[in-house]
Amino acid sequence: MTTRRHPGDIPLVFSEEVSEALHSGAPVVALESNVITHGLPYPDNAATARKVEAAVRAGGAVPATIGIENGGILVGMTDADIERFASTPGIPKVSSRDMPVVLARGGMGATTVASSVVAAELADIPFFASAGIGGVHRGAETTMDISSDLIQFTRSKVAVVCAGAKSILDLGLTMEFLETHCVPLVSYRFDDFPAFYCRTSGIRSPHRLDDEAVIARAIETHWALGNRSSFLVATPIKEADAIDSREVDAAIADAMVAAERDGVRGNGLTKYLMRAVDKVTEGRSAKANMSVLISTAELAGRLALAHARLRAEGLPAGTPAPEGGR
Ligand code: PSU
Ligand code: MN
Repeated sequence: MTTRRHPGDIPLVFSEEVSEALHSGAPVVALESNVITHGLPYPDNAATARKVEAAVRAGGAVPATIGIENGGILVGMTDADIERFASTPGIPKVSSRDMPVVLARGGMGATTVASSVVAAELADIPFFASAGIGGVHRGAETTMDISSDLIQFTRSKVAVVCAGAKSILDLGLTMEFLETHCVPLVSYRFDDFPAFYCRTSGIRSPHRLDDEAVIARAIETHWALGNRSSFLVATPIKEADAIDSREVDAAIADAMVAAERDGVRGNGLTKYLMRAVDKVTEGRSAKANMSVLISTAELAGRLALAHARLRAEGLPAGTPAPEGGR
């Protein structure tokens, strides 16, 4: 482990491998840890975290699983770190606004998409992968429940690869939010915005791109235009692992009623709804979950590789020369 002091005095604790990769300009993909601590029971969660890291490697990049411990941000977990995060009970879910408190207080924290993206940007890691992002919740017009993930996307220069979002959310409103806040969204080799367990949300994606090098160029161009926000790339679940949307919708409708009855709201709602859907869809949702965790991580690895090549090569062909004029 090597520790480096950030100018803002946030200790970033890099794993040896991630530190070396970043120094040499090799592609790195950041990963969240909330999915480890709150997604699955031990030891399945540890096995899954390792498989997700392997998928990033298969794509051609180095995985950097993010977590909080002892007042510092882990950037890249060793096998022992993964084991500790997976097996320690009661690690709190830490989103962006919780970060300063947990960092100042000490102890462990499991990072969500939002807080992992904060960490990735601090560590100069331009890519992050998550199977499912948070979004605008159904009924948000009265509850105002909008995931901090979306707000963070408006503030952090990180490319986020995902399989869309679960339809426990209002996916139409989620896409409206992203459009309003100028966060680019591209579906990879697919026309629609995917819905995690299901291939499609029924909503067309604003853009489709089929070529990894073009996606890498679009991401760089977004930042070159002066934007300081994220860039979303969505890839749908494999056809064979997808779950029928009618089945998922019915499970969600029931879960929403149960959540209301049980008075579940705030940052516990996402996990509550996910668990309820998992229960109804039984083994297939676990299989679907694994499938999107792997496919998003693998694509993120490939895109990070294409992006690292682009940065190494400098201006791509077709970019006007600075002094050229017309
Ligand atoms: N959606 C999923 N799987 C997840 C989450 C969301 O399909 O694991 C987790 C992620 O960590 C995400 C967080 O960042 O929930 C969002 O929570 P909230 O809606 O409370 O912002
Ligand atoms: Mn919320």
